[in-house]
Amino acid sequence: MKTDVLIIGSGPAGLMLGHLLRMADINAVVIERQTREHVEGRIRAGVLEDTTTNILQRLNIDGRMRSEGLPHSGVNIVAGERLIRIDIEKLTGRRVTVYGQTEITRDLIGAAAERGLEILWETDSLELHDVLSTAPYATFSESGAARRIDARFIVGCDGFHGPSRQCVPADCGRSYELVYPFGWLGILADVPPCNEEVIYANHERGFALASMRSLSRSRYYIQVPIDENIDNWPDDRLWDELEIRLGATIAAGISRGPALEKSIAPIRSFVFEPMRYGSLFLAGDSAHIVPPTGAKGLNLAAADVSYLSDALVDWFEGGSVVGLDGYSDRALARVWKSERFSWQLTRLLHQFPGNSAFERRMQLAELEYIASSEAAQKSIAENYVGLPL
Ligand code: FAS
Ligand code: PHB
Repeated sequence: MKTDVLIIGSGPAGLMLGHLLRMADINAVVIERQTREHVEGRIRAGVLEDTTTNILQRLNIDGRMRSEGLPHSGVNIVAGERLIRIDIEKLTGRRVTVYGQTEITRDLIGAAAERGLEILWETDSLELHDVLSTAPYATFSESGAARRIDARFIVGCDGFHGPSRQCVPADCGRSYELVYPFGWLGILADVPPCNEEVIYANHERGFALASMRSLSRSRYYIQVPIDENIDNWPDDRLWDELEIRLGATIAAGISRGPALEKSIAPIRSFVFEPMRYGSLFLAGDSAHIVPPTGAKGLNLAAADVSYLSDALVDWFEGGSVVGLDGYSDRALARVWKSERFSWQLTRLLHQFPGNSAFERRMQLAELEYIASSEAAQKSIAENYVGLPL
């Protein structure tokens, strides 16, 4: 089989890229190791910058997002009983949209056939070959049969644990990583959210987050030790802890319910450079991971594929290599700024084991400064809504 662009992974990065290329009449095939049901069932991000919503609009796959998504003009930080509301719309003229990554993935997969975007599910034993040449190819198995796909370019959208990044020899790539000494225990429940906007909490017992997927489905998170066992957190204990960390005023608005999903996610900052190796490109979590505190993971993946699809279209339509040659630097420039914002917010809102009393006072003083300074709020707002492409 031969195509123009072979995409590894049908997460948001791979699917958005596939659609953007097909919309420009460039042939593309996506191969995915999981089943469609598994990919459509994953619970991940929920806050979208207009970087991401604009791509869905360009693809004309924004119908459900427009009707079911929740536009937010503000975001909140609570410390004890003090609630700091940052009016992102007043400070930047832009808003964010709350619409689950699960729904985006379902919308993109649902529209693939009509767009002529082929997705091969449950593939296995993937190997990439000749990625430094102008004729790279992949071998893999599908339903037990050996397969080969030849392409002009291969794009690794296969996430942090995928094989694509491993294809870059150690002496040609460099990783930067910070693993945080805690994880996020998340719960999804069919209960109305405790607030109409997202609330981040700084509490001496640890971070907490109140978010939602709709007006009847809520998503909450608390910081837990990195080696925490989820069996130690029956639903009631989790609701009790959320009420403590979010404070009495917010807690009064919390509706409890059984967990639809409950899981612990590790937290890390990670960047791999460069995001290109010959005819192999990396996009999304295959090249970078941010702590979810800044809600940047999915949105960075969208920015990457926005840059890369423009560059690939320029090459296939006119043979220009300018975009392709500049892709890695351009994407990494935005990645590092988002890494900084996510790292800064994570340090401000989480309790680090071994934090001194002085460091705790620094957090409280920074929250005091944010509460009293429009400049500080504007800095958070412009990063939260998304830096310009
Ligand atoms: P993805 O990881 O989404 O997709 C990669 C795809 O490649 C997967 O479908 C995988 O099965 C496939 N793949 C891997 N190896 C393969 C192989 N050998 N062959 C074929 N396919 C292969 N961000 C937020 O902003 N807020 C959140 O709350 C949040 N929660 C998260 C929770 C978790 C557990 C994780 C892991 C991430 C979370 N994120 C969150 C970040 C998340 O949104 C990612 O940034 C986003 O999924 C990145 O999209 P992709 O780059 O497409 O990678
Ligand atoms: C979510 O809704 O899942 C969510 C919201 C904000 C974050 C991270 C996750 O920063």
